Parts: sequence; structure tokens; C-alpha cells
Amino acid sequence: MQKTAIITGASRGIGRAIALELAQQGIYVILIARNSQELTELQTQVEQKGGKADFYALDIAQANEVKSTVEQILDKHSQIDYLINNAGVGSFQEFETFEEAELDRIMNVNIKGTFLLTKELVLHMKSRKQGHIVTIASDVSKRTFPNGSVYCASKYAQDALMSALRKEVRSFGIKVSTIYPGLVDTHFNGNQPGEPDNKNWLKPEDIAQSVSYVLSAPAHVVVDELMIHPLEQDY
Ligand code: NJP
Repeated sequence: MQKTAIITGASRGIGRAIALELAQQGIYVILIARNSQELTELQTQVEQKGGKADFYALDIAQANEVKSTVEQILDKHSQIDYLINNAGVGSFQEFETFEEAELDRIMNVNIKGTFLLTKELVLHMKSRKQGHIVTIASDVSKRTFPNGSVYCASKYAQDALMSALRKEVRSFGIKVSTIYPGLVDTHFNGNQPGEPDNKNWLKPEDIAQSVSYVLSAPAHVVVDELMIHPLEQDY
């Protein structure tokens, strides 16, 4: 039976590259983000290459949207094999200049969104006694830096959420893997991909390949954690 993967933050950057990589491997990709135009374009691109894709435009921080979307997905697909928690936002500024609204925005996507979607899928995976949840966290899940307080806190929390979940669901045959990238040349935080200064950063495709590696482990193997950096990044 064809494998299925839900990928959040699929409209651009790392999520888009993961979707293209998994679709190319014959996995049915279910794309989630808010921008329906970018998702439509990606669905078309996947289908033109012979793959299969659906998309759902939603805000993963909204519990009702997540719940009804997962219900629709499970009505259509009797099984979800992989959940790739990739959607994320961040911004960087001096501690005292962070507004409460900005803290809420970052926490709502990185923590609440990851929690909501994973919660719905864990139920499904437990009932099947299999499944694989892969989260794109950050190397700043394990280190901090000036002006990164809120983003680092969100990524530490996201890592902790998955680390505890890993211990809960292992006995159900569910794998939980976390990938910690360094600098990746995407639109993250207003970055413009392709700038000469970023030429040695990781490409979204590098992270897609690491997801592919993690998912391809034999049934008795789980890659719990994977950190990946540009060779030139001093971290
Ligand atoms: O960023 P970007 P990346 N509901 O901005 C989606 C982590 N990371 O690919 O909703 C649903 O190009 C948004 O879609 P849209 C980072 O923390 C990165 O670099 O249509 N989706 C878009 O598809 C994040 O977890 C770097 O605007 C929502 C995607 O998220 C992951 O990598 C380093 C959403 C963001 O695409 C992917 O980021 C690192 C919502 N509420 C970790 N809000 C790096 N780039 O250097 C946003 O250590 N999205």
C-alpha cells in the first residue's frame, strides 16, 4: 500500500523540499500551510512529476482547523504513515523589545501548532501500532544566542515535547525523530534565498535528504536525533 506523509509548512522552504523529495520516492504527500496558492502550485508540480498530493490550507495554531482537517484527511486516507512537523516561525531582537504578541505568534506556531497536529495523529498511529513523527526543530533547541530568546525558547520546548513523546509511544511501535538544522537558505524570518552571503548555508534539499534518511531506517531502527550544519557554520 502506498505510504502517506503529512508535511506542515509545505508551501515553501524546507517543507516544500521535503514534499518534493518524498513524492519522488512514491509517497503520497499531504501538504499543509496557510498559503493556498503556493500549495496549489506545489501540488501541480508533484503531479507533473508523476507523484500524488493533496493540500489543506490552514493555520496549524487553530485547534478547530487542525481537528477538522485531520478528520478530513483520515476520511480520505485510511492510514497516515508519517507526520513531518516542519512549519515554524521566528524573529530575532533584543529581549526587552519583544512584544507579547510576537511571543504569542512564535509560541503558537512552533509549540501549539506542533502539539495540536501531533496530538491528532498520535491517536491514529497508536491505533495502528505504527507511524513515524519527524520534527524539524533547530540547533537552537540545544544552544542559545543573543537576540534569540523567544525563538530559542520555542525550539527548546518543541524539542522537549517530542523527546517526552518519544518515550511515551516507543512501546506502541511509533518512531519519533527530531532533526536540528543549522542555517538553511529559505525565506525564514524574511531571508531572501540565493543571496551571495548565504551561498554556503544548507539548502532546503539537504534537510529533505536528512528526512529521507531518517524515514528509510529499517523497521527495528530509529534515528532519535540528527543535527546537521553547513560546514562553515561556527555554532
Ligand atoms: O522557513 P520558511 P523554513 N500554519 O519561512 C509555514 C526551522 N529552521 O523552511 O503558512 C501553517 O521558508 C509557512 O507557510 P504559510 C524553522 O524553525 C529553519 O526555513 O503558507 N503553516 C511556510 O511553509 C521551521 O520550523 C532554519 O506562510 C505555517 C513554513 O511554515 C522549519 O525549519 C534553521 C504557519 C516556513 O517556511 C522550516 O522553516 C533552523 C501556520 N501558522 C530551523 N506559520 C533556517 N531556515 O535557517 C508558518 O535551525 N507556516
